[in-house]
Amino acid sequence: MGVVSPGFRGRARESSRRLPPGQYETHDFPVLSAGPTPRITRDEWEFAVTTETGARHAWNWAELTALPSDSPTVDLHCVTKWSKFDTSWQGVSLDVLLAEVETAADFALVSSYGGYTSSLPLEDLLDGQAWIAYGYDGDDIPPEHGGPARLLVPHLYFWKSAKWVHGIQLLTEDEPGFWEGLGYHDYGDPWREQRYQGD
Ligand SMILES: Nc1nc2c(c(=O)[nH]1)N[C@H]1C(S)=C(S)[C@@H](COP(=O)(O)O)O[C@H]1N2
Ligand SMILES: [Mo]
Repeated sequence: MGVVSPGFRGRARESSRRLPPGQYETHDFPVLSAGPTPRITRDEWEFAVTTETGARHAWNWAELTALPSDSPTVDLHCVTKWSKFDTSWQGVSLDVLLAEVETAADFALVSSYGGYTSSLPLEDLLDGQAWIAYGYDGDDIPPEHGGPARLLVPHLYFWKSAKWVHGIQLLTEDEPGFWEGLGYHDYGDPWREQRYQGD
């Protein structure tokens, strides 16, 4: 028997293997924003990491984009149940940005232009799991999807991936972000379906 290309059944199996519990696949790219889209020019854009001792490390647009970048292709999982496969981004790994930051913190509070925040353990930003992304699908990130730059941390529900990212505060104690403070799960692992506190 020759090689058979995967037909509908094969694709359906492949999709269910990549789909966390309770999710469905979409080919659209929905926009989920808790407020209006802030308009930030690249000239005024800045990203800063502040440590638990108050030390501040900041990058402007030229400095960020001069750093070595990755081009990850990842699946996205939103807590409202859509998942989007194979999204391609360009961005700087948090491993690169945090390499020069001395910290004993365990937690991170990510903040955006416009006031949105999200929280996660610092270790989830490391080891090739998270980027400050400034490109999407071979182009700039459209403003509604978080341009000029957003956090991309695809192994957690997509609310963690703060659009219009402006800074990260490193903390010794967990401080809930916007959705975490409204009853969503502190960690938010889509594969364990951690949607709400107590899940
Ligand atoms: N600044 C900011 N970042 C945000 C949000 C937001 O409202 N404001 N929404 C979050 C949620 S709930 C999701 S699902 C994703 C949506 O990203 P998208 O609009 O590019 O699909 O962004 C996350 N990051
Ligand atoms: Mo979301």
